Amino acid sequence: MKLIQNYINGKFLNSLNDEFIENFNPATGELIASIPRSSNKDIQLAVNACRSNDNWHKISITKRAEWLEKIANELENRYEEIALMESKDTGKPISLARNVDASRSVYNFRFFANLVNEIHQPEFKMNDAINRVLNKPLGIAGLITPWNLPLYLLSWKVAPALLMGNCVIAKPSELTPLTANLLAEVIDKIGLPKGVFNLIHGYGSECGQALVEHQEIKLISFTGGTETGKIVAKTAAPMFKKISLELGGKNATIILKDAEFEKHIDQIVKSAFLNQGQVCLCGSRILVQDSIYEKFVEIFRLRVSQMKIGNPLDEDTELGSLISLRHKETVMNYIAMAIEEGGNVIYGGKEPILPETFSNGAFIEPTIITDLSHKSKAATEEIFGPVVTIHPFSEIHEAIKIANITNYGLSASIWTKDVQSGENIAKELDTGIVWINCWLHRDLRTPFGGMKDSGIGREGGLYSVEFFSEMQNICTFLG
Ligand code: TXE
Repeated sequence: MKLIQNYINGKFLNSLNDEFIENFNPATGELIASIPRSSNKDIQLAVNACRSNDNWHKISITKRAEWLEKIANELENRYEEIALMESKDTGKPISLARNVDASRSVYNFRFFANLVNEIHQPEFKMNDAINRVLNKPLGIAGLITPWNLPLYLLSWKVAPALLMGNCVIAKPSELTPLTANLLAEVIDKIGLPKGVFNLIHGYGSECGQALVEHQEIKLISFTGGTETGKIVAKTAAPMFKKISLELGGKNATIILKDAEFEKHIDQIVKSAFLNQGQVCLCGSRILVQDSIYEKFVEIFRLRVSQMKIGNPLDEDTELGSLISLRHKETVMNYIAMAIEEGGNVIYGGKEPILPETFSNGAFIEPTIITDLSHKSKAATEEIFGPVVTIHPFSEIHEAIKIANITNYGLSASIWTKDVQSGENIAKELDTGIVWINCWLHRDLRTPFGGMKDSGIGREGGLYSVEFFSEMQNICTFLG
């Protein structure tokens, strides 16, 4: 079992009250680590550490980008270790942990290191004056991340926050602390100046809340559930903090009658079940034009039935464990609710039969539900598990209406041979991101974020530069 500590002012420390939280591998139930149960006192210590560093914001952005590159290189050296840790901590398949989590974590640092070449100071000339716009650091950035893509999402925030000259206090999910700790080890090893990066472990309602409440922390970037997002927004608003909230989704996958869905079936299945459906972008509602409905359901079901579920460390496993037994229960309750609401489970819906080692794991078969009203709770609330509902529609305007019916507005995908028609439909959808004939095809320069209950703000490329800094216009009179 690994004993994990906070990382404050360049030192690994227990929480001040010396309390701990146990951390389990959800696939096996094995105790893998203990983390500090930190409180507002530890947050204060981290704030003091940030305050004591008076140099980070003064060094050039190019120098800070060099530090990001060093972090990327060192993370790359520990690539396989990251993948293994992430798989054990979350229960996700090792291939996914490698190709998505480890790869993107390294790339996030490298991407923001290279972005320095794209950051230019705008100037606005007048007849008698010149305006120069600066991006000043805010001071301390509070970064709160969830358990589904632990280091991937943490690095997405840490890299731009540091690039723009802020000091960081990061609070990862208490369910998945391992790779955040690895990042602290990397940062310690390369010798990043003390106090620039601080990591606090603990419960969200305790140290997470204390982080948001702290007056001196001027910016909060949060990824997590919509209900928690509301608490964060309510706490931060009276202090006029800059906030970015990446929350849940109930994303529609729209399949038009001319779609080459047999060609794309692997992508469509992936969009429904990647990471056991625990990605905020997962297409958990599939809307299919009625003339191809039967055929689509048959082919989709067949491909899903071939998915290999089980030992997350097997190279060919496609579906691993959910994050916890508690979350498994929530998802199973949603499946029961869908049946009560008139749904027909045409595949899955149960716990799979697995070898003894995984008998206490949080596994659920990939589950397909049809015949459910698109207005039902199971079809409109975020389940965040391996459950997809399929609904027929006849005219395009109906598909748009169904897609927009939920409170969420994160993403959607549209599958059609007629790209122009796909783009026209995309404009009618109330979501931050729309993919046409692809899914999770990410260019990190683009704005990422949701509408409605999926959050506020956009991060990515120059949008992150803007969010992680405060703009100042300096107007110099030349007359
Ligand atoms: O999220 P939480 P959970 C959704 C998904 C999932 C639900 C709950 O629907 O079922 O969220 O997951 C910290 N002040 N997503 O319980 O609780 C917490 O410790 C400050 C979507 O994990 O929102 C953790 O670090 N922080 C999402 C982080 O917030 C608080 C991915 C997220 O935890 C806090 C994961 C508080 N009062 C879940 N309370 C996505 N969009 O990717 C908790 N935290």
